[in-house]
Amino acid sequence: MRLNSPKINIITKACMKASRSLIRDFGEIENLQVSSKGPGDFVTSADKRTEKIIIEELQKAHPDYGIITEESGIINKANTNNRWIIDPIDGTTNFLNGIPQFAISIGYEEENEIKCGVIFDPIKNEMFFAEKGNGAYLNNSRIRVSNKKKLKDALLVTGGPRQSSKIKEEIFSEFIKVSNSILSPVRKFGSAALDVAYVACGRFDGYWQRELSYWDIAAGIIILKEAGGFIDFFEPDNEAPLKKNVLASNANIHDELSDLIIKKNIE
Ligand code: 2AM
Ligand code: CA
Repeated sequence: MRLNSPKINIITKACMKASRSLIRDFGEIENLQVSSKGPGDFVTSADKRTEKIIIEELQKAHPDYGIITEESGIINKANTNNRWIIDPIDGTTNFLNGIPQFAISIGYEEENEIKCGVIFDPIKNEMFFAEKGNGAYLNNSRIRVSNKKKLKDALLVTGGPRQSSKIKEEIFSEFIKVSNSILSPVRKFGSAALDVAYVACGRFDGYWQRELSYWDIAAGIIILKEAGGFIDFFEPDNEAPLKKNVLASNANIHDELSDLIIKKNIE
């Protein structure tokens, strides 16, 4: 690892510790899939176990920091200047089905700006990380977004909608519209954090998704920006500031992709 940052060191240590139990839990899934009970409850407890280990590790370093997490909500509410934003398992449905495409995602926010972040895929042993002003990395190597110039040639990824979404039809139409504008079929890999990380390292050229939560994307923001990509949070919901519509891509195709997704919806 080239980046020598105290914050990144704290986060990566927490990720490594939590991932040991996460990998063990993932190994159990196969057995549970064939049992009558199924892995549902087990996954919820794996999520909680992972989150507990991460919180303990982060609190050892900074007991006074605020924390926003998927499972436990907000901790140390009063501190809004220094906050960890945690998603213990992003890609829960993949995890539940024994599909090795999920990640731990942890961002660090200072005065409302994400300053550093880590997305760790414990199965492929891929650690994506970045700190403001110091570049983005995958394990020991610097990463950059792709150089694809035209949206038509781009490989894009998206996610959702959930069954409960009130705008399912709109999301499906948007998917069709984007699909009709590009040559390769749009991918759906099921982990928002890894989708953004893959844009940051040039595997995908762009990503968009509506109705995400802040913890799905917090670490990805800085990793993508430091890799030279652009990220937009469009049509914000002022009533629910932790809900996010996200569009992320390399710099070249960003305008074309934004025109397709954002402008249409504010007409
Ligand atoms: P999760 O696995 O932690 O639930 C799947 O499309 C990706 O989007 C996953 O990263 C999933 O996170 C995330 N996601 C979060 N909220 C979502 C929503 N309302 N609809 C669809 N996906 C959502
Ligand atoms: Ca998530």
